[in-house]
Amino acid sequence: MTRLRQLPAWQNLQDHYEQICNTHLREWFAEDPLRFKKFSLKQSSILLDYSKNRITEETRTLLVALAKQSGLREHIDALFSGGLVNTTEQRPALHTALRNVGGGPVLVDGKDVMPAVRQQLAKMRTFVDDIYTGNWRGYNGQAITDVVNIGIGGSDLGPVMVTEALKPYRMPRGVKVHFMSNVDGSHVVDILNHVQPETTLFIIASKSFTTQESLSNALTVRRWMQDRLSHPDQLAQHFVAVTADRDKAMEFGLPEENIFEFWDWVGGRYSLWSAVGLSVALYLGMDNFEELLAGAHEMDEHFRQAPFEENMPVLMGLLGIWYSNFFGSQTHAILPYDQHLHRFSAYFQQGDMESNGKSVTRDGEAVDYTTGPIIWGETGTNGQHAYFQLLHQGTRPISADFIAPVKTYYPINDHQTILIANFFAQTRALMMGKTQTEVRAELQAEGLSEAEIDRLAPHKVLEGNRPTNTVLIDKLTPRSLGSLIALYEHKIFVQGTIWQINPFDQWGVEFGKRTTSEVLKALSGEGEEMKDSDASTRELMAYYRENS
Ligand code: G6Q
Repeated sequence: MTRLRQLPAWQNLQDHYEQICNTHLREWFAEDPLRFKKFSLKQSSILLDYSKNRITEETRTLLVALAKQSGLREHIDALFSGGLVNTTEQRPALHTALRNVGGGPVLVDGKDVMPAVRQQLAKMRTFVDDIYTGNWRGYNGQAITDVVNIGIGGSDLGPVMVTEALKPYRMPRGVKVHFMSNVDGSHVVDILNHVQPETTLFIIASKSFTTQESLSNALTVRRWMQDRLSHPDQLAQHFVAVTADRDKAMEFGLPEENIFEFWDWVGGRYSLWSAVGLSVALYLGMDNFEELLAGAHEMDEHFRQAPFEENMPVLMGLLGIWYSNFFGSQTHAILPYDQHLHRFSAYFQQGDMESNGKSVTRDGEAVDYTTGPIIWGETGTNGQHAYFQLLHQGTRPISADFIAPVKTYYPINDHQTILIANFFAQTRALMMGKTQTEVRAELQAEGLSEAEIDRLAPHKVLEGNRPTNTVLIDKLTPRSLGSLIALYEHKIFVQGTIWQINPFDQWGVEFGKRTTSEVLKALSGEGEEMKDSDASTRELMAYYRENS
C-alpha cells in the first residue's frame, strides 16, 4: 500500500492548497453566479449545498483523484460484498446487509446472510404486533406500557437518537421508551421510579452480553422485578435480549424465543439497523422501522453507484479530509436545526470518533498525518447563543454541517420561517464575515465619533471564510432520517479508507473496559491488589475506600 502522503494526488493537493488558501469565499461567490449549481446535489430527500466550502472545481477534481488513488471504489465494493474490511478482527462490516431488505444475496464465508436478516425482522414484527394486540402481557395480565432499553454505546445511542428524532411518528397510544445506559445507580433509580413492574418490558441490548454497565443494570433490574413475581417463569414476560451471544443471554435466564439475534459482522455503533433497533420498532411501529431501513438502503445504493464527483458521502468525506489534513482543522461541528435531532451530533460523535480515532494504518504503520476530527455540536439555534462566538471569531479553523428540514411536522405560527432564517443567516455570516470598511461604515451610520470607531472596529471585524455544508432535508421522516444516517456512516467510511485506517475496530474502548475490570476487582476486594499499579491510581483507590 502506497503511503497516503506519497500519493501523487496528495502532493497536488498540497500545492493547490498553497495557491488557494488565502482566497476568500466572498470572491468566489462574486466571480461565479453558478457556484451554488456547481457545488450542490440532491439525493433522495436530501439537498447538499457545499458551495460555502473553500474549494474550486480544481479542488474537487484533485480530491476525487485522491479518493481514486486510495482505492476507494474497491473498498466500497468490499464493504458491500462482505469483504474483511474490519482488518484487525478479520470480519466484514455488513450493516448495509441489514437494510438490503428487498435486495440480493450477501455472502459471509460463502453463506447468504439475508435469510437470517429477514428472519430477525419478521421476529421483530411479530413481537411488536404481540405487544400491541395484547398477545404479550405482563405477569399479571396487564398490557405493556413502557419499554426500557438496557444498553450502552452502540447498543444505546442509535435507538435514543432515532426515537427522539421521530417522536411525531410514534404509534398511536404507543408504549413509552426509556434508555438505561449509565451504570450510575442514579440512572437506574430515575428510570425505575417512572415505570411499573407489571407493565414494563426490559430489552437487554448487548452484542457481547459481557458489558459490565449493561449487565450490572440488567441484574439490578432483574432483582427489582423478581421481588414482585409469584413465579420465576413470569420473568420471561418482562425481559428480552438482543445480542450476538445467544448462550450468554440464556445463561442470564432467558428462554430462547426471547432472544433477538444479530451477528459479529455488525459493529456496535452500526447496529441500529439490527434488532438493536427493537425499542425503535416498538415505539414507531415496524412499518416505520422498515421505512428507516429503506431510506438507508437508498443512500447505500447512491454511495455504491454514483460517480465520486456526484456522490454525497464521498464529497462530504473528502471535504473533511481537505480541512483536517490541509487546513489543519482539529474539529468538525454537526449542527442540526431541528429540536428532535438533538441527539444526532452525540450519535455521530461516537460514530465518527470511535471509528476514525486511530493512529495506525491497516498495515500497522504509525500515521504521519491527522485522522479523525473531534466531532461535537447540538441544536443550532441554542448553539448560536453560546459557542457560535468561537465559530465566528475564534482562532481555530472549524468546519461545520448545518442540517435542517424544509417542512416542519408542527407548522405553528411562523416558527419554521424564523428557524430557517437563523439557519441560512448563520452559514452566510460565517462565509461572508464583515470587513473593516463595512464595520466602520456601519459605526459611522450609527453616529459614533472617529475615536469610538477606532476603539470598537477591530472587535467587530469578522474574518468570515468559515466553511460550512448545508444539508436540507425535505421533511424529517423515518425514510429521510434513514438516508441521513447512512450518509454520515458512509462519510466516515470514506475518510477511514483514505486515511488507510480500520474504522471498524475500537481497541482503545476495549482497553478501557479491561482496565475497569482489574480496578473493580481490586476495589471490591474480590481480586488481587493492583500491586503494579501507579501511585496515583493506588492512592486514589485508597482515598475512595477510606471515605466511601
Ligand atoms: C461500538 C462500541 C461500543 C459498544 C458498547 C456496548 O461500536 O464497540 O460502544 O457498542 O461498548 O457493547 P455491547 O453491545 O457488547 O454491550
